[in-house]
Amino acid sequence: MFKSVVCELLGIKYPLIQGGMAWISDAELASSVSNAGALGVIAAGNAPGEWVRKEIHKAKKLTKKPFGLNIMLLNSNANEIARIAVEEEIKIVITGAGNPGKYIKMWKENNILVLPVIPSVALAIRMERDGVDAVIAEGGEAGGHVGELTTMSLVPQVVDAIKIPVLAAGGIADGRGLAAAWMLGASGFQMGTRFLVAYECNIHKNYKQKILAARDTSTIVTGRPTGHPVRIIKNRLARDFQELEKRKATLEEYEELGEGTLYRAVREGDMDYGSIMAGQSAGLVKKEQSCKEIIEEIFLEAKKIIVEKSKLI
Ligand code: TUI
Repeated sequence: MFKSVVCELLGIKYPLIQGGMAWISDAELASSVSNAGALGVIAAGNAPGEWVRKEIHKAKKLTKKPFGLNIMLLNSNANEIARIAVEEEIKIVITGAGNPGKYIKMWKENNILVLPVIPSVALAIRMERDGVDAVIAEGGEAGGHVGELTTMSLVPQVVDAIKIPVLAAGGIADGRGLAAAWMLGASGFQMGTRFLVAYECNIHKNYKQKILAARDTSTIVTGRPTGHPVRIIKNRLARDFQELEKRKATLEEYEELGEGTLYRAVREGDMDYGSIMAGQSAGLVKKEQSCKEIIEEIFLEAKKIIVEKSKLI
């Protein structure tokens, strides 16, 4: 039912991309998702180039299916990672947290499919003009670095504005979200938060517990005054960020407080002063499963909903 142009474009069975989550989306998670028929993605985040190369090599051993590389454009060595994508013969690049315009020509000359995450119609139109293959319209329900618009408002407006395929992201964690995004006109989906509790996701057990225990109101957007708002699970770090906002702190103070905090949560399991990035959909995530179980379950659930509802017409 969900076969779409995105399946053909990316060479996958299910039109679903696993969110590229910094320090989280490694070769094991990406290859597990790809082996299950969706698109697994390695996230470069702020990691050194050598780590990115190693994960690409590992993923090539772990899967023969397509997988992608997510490049976080706020990274000070984004230029190096952009070149690594070419040198390592990556087939699909996903970008986040910025405008990838200056790299598109190089990637397209090397036959790389380019899918930028975009938070607005204006950037979607620009990206289409620059020759990308599809866009991922991400609403502010998502975890990590977020835009202002919601998925519900953003996706149909982007669908109306451009001709290339649109994938929906932000707030999707089960079949209902998938079906809703499909109805908004999306030809595919990106999902991050639900994969945090996959067996194959190598994050600290404390991080997984936080996701499983999350409720609807468990996340908050921090760092708005810096121009780079980030959605995280509420904790002491989030409260300290709020304090900075109240007293109109300098950018340096935000940087100092935020330095290394994602790594602290993901690898060290520090749930007080670690940055526990997660989307609002964390409240929907109730059990640990394999990537295969997650993917098959959400597509089956989405199909059932659409079939059931269409019987009412
Ligand atoms: O990139 C993400 N999510 C992320 S990146 C990340 S790592 C990080 N760590 C600390 C501080 C900041 C980031 C954690 N989560 N999602 C994709 C996304 N991209 N959401 C929104 C955007 C976006 C925003 C502005 C894309 C383009 C954009 O363009 C602005 C411009 O330059 O036109």
